[in-house]
Amino acid sequence: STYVLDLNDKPSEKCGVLNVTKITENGKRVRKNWASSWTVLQGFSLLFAKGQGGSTSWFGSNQSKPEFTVDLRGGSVEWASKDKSSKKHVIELKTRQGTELLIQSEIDSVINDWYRTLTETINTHQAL
Ligand code: I3S
Repeated sequence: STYVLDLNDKPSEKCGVLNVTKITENGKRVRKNWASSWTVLQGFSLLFAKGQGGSTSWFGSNQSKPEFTVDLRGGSVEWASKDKSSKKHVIELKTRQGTELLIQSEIDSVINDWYRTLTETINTHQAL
């Protein structure tokens, strides 16, 4: 479920399984490597851990170390254009540090929820 960050409210928290690939790292283009990732939004941090059997594998197991984390502060989110991926429902996330990710789910409602949550999180930080 989605918790929208509000100044008078708790920070954003959301998690789920998404397909993720980096396309740019520190401003440099990298080869796509789509992977199913357990994805966790905590405040302004988005954490990814390689999914292995979905949602139970991340917390409280020995693979609880996130593969990578991105800082959403100063970043941007938009629907990816067709030339970025042939997949449906792809979000392009750009960080201020020059990392670009594509985030995808086959499930409309799932990716729409993430789009909304990520956009609201970034906008909220902008307004702080
Ligand atoms: O943007 P690209 O290069 O068409 O991305 C595709 C490739 O990464 C491909 O792997 P190879 O580098 O082994 O060809 C992936 O299997 C595809 O999924 C990538 O394209 P999509 O359209 O799925 O993002």
